[in-house]
Amino acid sequence: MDNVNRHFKRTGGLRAGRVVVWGRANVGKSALVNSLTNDAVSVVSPRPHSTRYSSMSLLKSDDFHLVLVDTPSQHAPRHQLDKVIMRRAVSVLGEADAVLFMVDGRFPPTDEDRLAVSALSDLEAPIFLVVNKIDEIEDMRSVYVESFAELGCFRSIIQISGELQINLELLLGQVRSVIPNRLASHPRALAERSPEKQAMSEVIRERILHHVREEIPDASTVEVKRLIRTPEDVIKLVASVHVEKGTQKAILIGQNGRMIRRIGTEARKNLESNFGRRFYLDLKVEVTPGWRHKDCQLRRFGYQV
Ligand SMILES: Nc1nc2c(ncn2[C@@H]2O[C@H](COP(=O)(O)OP(=O)(O)OP(=O)(O)O)[C@@H](O)[C@H]2O)c(=O)[nH]1
Ligand SMILES: [Mg+2]
Repeated sequence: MDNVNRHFKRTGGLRAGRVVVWGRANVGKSALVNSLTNDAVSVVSPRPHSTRYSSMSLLKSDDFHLVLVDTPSQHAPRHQLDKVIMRRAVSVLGEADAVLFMVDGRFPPTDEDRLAVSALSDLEAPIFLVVNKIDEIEDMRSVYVESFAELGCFRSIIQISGELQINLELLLGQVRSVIPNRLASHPRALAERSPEKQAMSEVIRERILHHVREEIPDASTVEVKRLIRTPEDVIKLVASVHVEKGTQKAILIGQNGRMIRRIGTEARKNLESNFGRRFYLDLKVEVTPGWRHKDCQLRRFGYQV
C-alpha cells in the first residue's frame, strides 16, 4: 500500500489511476491481474471464490501507472464470511478510476453476472466490458457479446484471453484513455462537455449527415475525447463517431478507410474556418451497442437526460 502511494506521488505529469477488476467467480479476474503485472500475487484457481481479499498490484509503463485491484467474486452469499468479503469488495469501487467488468465469453450471462454488474450501476467511473477466455472460443469472438452488453452501460467492449495474453495491449490502450492525469503540470485537456467541444462535435456530425444516408446519421453521435492545445498552437482533437452496429461502422469507414478519411478531412477544414485555428483531427469509429437507449451513454455523449 505504501509503495502504491509513493508511486502516485512520483508520477507527476503521467497518467495514474486505480483500475478495479470486477465480476462473478471464476471468470479470470486474478489471472488477468497476474498477466498484466507479470506477477503471481493473486490466487488463480479453477475453484470458484478463490480470491478473498482485494489486492493491489502495480503496472508501470512509460507514460502511465495503474494500480490494479483484484477483487473477490460477487455471488449470492452462502454465509456471513461471504457477506463480509463482498461488503469489503464493494468499498473499493468508490475509489476506482475505471472498472473492468469481466465475464466468461464461453457462456451466456448468468444470474451471478447480473448480480455482479448491479453493484456498478451508480458508479461514475467508466466501466469496460471485458469478455475473457476467447482462447477457448472458435474465431476468438464470443457469440454472447450483445447479451453481455445489455447488462449495463459500458464504455467499450474488449475480448481477451487474460491467461494467454491476447488483446491485453488493446485493453490497456482503452483504459489508458480514461485514466486521469492526476498531478499534471502541463495544460490539461479542456473541461468535459464544454460548449466548445459540443460545437466541434457538431461540425464533424454535419459532415457525416452530408456523406452517409439511411439509418446511419440517426444512429451516430460524435464524442470529443480529448482536446489539447499543442505548444505550436495547433488544436489536437481526438474524437470518435459512435454507431450502434458493426455494419454501420463498416459503411462509415468505407473501402480502405476512404469514407472516414473524407469526412475527417472536410471536418478539419470546417473546424479551421469556424474556429480560426489550425486543427489536427484524429477521428475513429466505434460500435457502442444501443447507445440511444441508455441514459448513462446519453449523458456521456453530452445529452441532458
Ligand atoms: N481458457 C482460459 N482460462 C482462463 C483464462 N483466465 C483464467 N482462466 C482460468 O479460469 C479459472 C479461474 O481463474 P481465476 O483468475 O482464479 O478467476 P477469478 O475470477 O479470479 O475467480 P475468483 O477469485 O474465484 O472470483 C482458472 O482455472 C484459470 O486458469 C483465460 O484467459 N483463458
Ligand atoms: Mg480471483
